[in-house]
Formats: sequence, structure tokens, C-alpha cells
Amino acid sequence: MARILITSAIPYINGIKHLGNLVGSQLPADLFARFCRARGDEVMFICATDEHGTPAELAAAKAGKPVEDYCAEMHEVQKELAAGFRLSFDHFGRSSSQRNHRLTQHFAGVLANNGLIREVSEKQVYSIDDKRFLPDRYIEGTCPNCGYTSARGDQCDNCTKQLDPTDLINPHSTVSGSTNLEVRETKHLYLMQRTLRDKLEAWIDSKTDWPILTTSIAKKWLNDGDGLQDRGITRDLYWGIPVKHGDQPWPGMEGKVFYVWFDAPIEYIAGTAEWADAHGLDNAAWERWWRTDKGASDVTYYQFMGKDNVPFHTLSFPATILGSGEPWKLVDYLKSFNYLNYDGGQFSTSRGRGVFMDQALSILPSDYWRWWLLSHAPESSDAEFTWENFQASVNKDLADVLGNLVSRVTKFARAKFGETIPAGGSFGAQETALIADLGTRIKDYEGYMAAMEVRKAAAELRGIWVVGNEYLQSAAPWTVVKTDPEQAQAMIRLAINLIRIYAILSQPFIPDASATMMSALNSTDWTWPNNISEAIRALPVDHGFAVPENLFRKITDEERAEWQVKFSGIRT
Ligand code: B3M
Ligand code: ZN
Repeated sequence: MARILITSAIPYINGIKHLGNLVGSQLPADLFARFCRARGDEVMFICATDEHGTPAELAAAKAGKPVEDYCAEMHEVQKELAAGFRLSFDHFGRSSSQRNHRLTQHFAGVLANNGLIREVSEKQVYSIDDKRFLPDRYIEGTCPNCGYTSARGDQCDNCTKQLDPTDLINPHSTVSGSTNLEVRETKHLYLMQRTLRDKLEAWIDSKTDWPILTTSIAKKWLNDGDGLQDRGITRDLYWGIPVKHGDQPWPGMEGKVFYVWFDAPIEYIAGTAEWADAHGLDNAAWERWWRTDKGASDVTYYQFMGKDNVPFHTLSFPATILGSGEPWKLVDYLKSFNYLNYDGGQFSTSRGRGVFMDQALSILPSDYWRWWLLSHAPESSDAEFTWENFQASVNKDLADVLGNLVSRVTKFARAKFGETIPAGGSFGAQETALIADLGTRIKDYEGYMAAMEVRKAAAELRGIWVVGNEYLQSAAPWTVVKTDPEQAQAMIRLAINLIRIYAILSQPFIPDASATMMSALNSTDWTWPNNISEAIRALPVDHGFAVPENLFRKITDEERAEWQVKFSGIRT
């Protein structure tokens, strides 16, 4: 039994995630966690909300709520939606937890002890009316290069020139519109990543099995331009983890907090500690996942994320871990994803474009979305969601192939032989061939799943469903029963067992349908079909079953057209 640690990038707190976010991290991580558990591995699967930073403060202000309350509410909303999509986290934590406060302060302290933190004095724009320092992108003004009047303090969207807020002509705060701005001197802590460059490079180079997408991004940031930069890890904000040196005050850093990207990945560890707390367990219970000196040396650690998060996970977070000099677990395998686009454009949270998690669940159950998203995961390139494609996949794969097989078999069996598995006949050449074929295909499926080749795994699973249908088509028990009822009974015995195997294999993709299939089969034996000839006989003669409710319904053309219109605009 392997020990598998899995983390998904933690979704930012301000708002509900769209399906593009979901398929880029949480959903494939869940697929993998379910697969590992199904095969008997010991799994720890952690996610959380990423709660700090300016966007959270501003979203709370917009909602007219204290930021603490806003985050607590949005955490519950995201937790509910995760449950709605059947994301099987062992714990869904919060980066604002006391556990994360303590761990983040601990890491900063040991990094400083190791000489990897320096203080930097910088000039930053302060908004007198907003009573706060403004991050560059919250300052707008006229671009000195092209004259565009809504250029942001970090970059002009019109001519793409990289800017400094002080370059802008007539700058104003986008928080309040105020032009009452001044440049103030402020001091920040920098993590000396340059010092760790060689260690990081050696570590990345040792990861020869990583997907190209992951390694190419890591290398680009390691080597591009001036190479790896030291990085500010503190901010002048209210909402965040107070800067401390371990549990001691940090002179000169009063009133400042850690940068959200410094504390967010540490929440993977803290979230596991939160899990232990929630279950009344001691520190040893979570440390055996994270500390190689405390039992984690036999853990394999997998991370899932969208490509935009790769630099933080291949450089910044490993810099924290390596720089600490302490025996924390580093990621073993980093699975990253390209983007999912929406109907001819991009999904966009800020512009409210696309389908968001709550909207998706309001029109169809989670299995429909899980199947489409995973079987079209943006792995080797960006992918696109279209309503036509969604309708076609659901209707064909789920309703015609899998759903139809299950209902046809169980209904026929009930009508001809009653609601128990019939005893007659024995497997002939067709059955033997099918069983051999399944054995090979299941091995292929396992291989793709273990390698996190999500699309290939989905295609193989679909193939496994298809060969069952083809078998029934050609064996035709509904015809055979008229001349050789004994033989038809053997076919049905096989087919009902096939449904159980499909339920087990499909569970990582479509857990609700699998649960329905298993309960109709009156079975709780989820043993992975390692041995196909045993698995195909697992439900014995006389075992009772029922005809399940229709597993999947088809999406009509009218619905498709309606949803297309309904989700074509901008969510407000
Ligand atoms: N919250 C990015 C995002 O929501 C960020 C991921 C953090 S992973 C430690 O897309
Ligand atoms: Zn410009």
C-alpha cells in the first residue's frame, strides 16, 4: 500500500470558480485521489481557500463586510460547491487558519536564521484617502508611451509596455478614484532566491519524469533575463499573516503581513495539520505526511495546478522548503494544465464570462460536468468548451454507451429471469474473448491513470464501456434467449458483473453514477478488478439486483440552445 499525498492549487477566496479553474486543478486532483484510494493506497488529499491579499480586502469592502466575515462566508460557499462536485478532499482548509499563521511565521524565521532574508527599502504609492499602500495594478493613469488613459501601474494593456506606477501621468487609485497619492518609503523582507538558484536548478533537473509543460515553465523562469530574482515576501496590508520571526516580533516589520503567495503554498502543510486538528489527532498524524524525519520518506507527493501557478510551485515554494534546511517533503510530481476556453473566447472571473461552478450544478448533476471536463482536460494544449461538444459527449458517452448498457441489461434480466443473477450455461468463446480484452484494457487504463494522463484515461474508459456494448450487440442475449435460454443466462451473468466492474472503474470520473450502479447491484465490494476473471464472477448466482433509475438523461437541442443563450453574457 503506497502512501500518496495530493494537493490541488488552492482557489482564491474572492468569488466562485469557473469550470476552467476547476478542470485545471481541483478536479484532476480529485480524479487521481479517487483512483489511488480505489486501488488501496493510503491517500491524503488537501485543498483550501487562499484568503489573503488585496483582492480579498477589496471584495470584502465591495460586499460591505469585514474581510474576516467575508472570507468565512466565501469559504463555506466554496466548500459547498466542492462537495457538490464530489471533490473528495480529506480536508478543505483555510490559509487564514492559525496553523498557517504559525507555520508561515516559522518558515520566515528559519529562512532568516539561515541568512536567506534581507530587508529592502522601497518607494511605493500610498493613497492618502484610501489610507493604504496601493499594489501597482490598483493604480491607473495615462500611459507615457502611447497615451492610453487606463494604463495600469504595472503594465499598459494597450501597448503592453511594462510600467512603474510613478511613470503614469495623472495617476489615480482604482479603489476610490482618488488622485490624492504620494510616494512613501517602506521596508520589506526579501527572500534571497538567487542564493538558492543552484539548489533549485539541481532539484528541477532531477525531475526527469515531469510533464514538459511543467519543466519548460520552471526552466524559463530559472534562466530568462536576469534569472531568478529575490522576491518580496511582505506587504503593507491589514489582511494577512502578521510578519513575525517564528513566534517573536520582527523589529521594523510591525503592521505588515506576509505576501499571499508566500503563505498560500504553506497552507498545503497547514491544511494537513488542520485535518489532524479536526479529527482530534496529534502532530505526529500530519507530520508523517510532511516531515521526512517523521515518517514521510515513503510518501509520494503530487501537486495539481494550472500553468500560471507553476513558477510559484517550482521555484518560490521549493525555495522556502529548501531554504529552511528542515526535512520537509518536496513535491515529487507536478501535474500542470493549460487553459480551458469558453465558446470562442476565454473564461474570465473578472469579466464574469463562462460557466461558474454554482451555475453548472444548477442545470445538471456533477457527473455530467466531471465527465466532459476530464475527458477534455487541457493537457497538451488549451481546450475549448462548447455547448455542442458538451451535449454530444454527454448524450453519446454517458447516455448511449454507459447508461444504455446498464438499463438494457438489468431490465432484460429482470423481465426474463427475475431479480437475481441466473445460473444457467457457461462462458463460451465470445465471453472468453471479451474477458481477455477487458483485462488488457483495464491495464492500459490503470497505466494512464497512474501517469495522470487524464484524457487518455477517459478515452480508455470509454473504450471499456464500448466493448461491453459491442459484446452485447453481437452476443444478443435477447435473441439467444428464444432458442438457448441457458446460454442467455450465462451472458446476463457476465453482463451484470460487467456493470459492477464498470462502476468501480468509472468511480473516479463519475462517482454518483457508480454509487447508483453499485447500490442497484446490491454490492459494497469495490475491490479493484486486478484479476479480471475473478472480478467477472464476483457477483454469484442468485445474487439479488434491481433496475437502477436512468443513470443519465440526454441533453435536448432546446436545452442546449437555451443554455447557450443563458451563459453567453456576462455574469453580474
Ligand atoms: N490561489 C491561484 C488561483 O486561485 C492561487 C493558487 C495558490 S496555490 C498555493 O488561481
Ligand atoms: Zn501604452
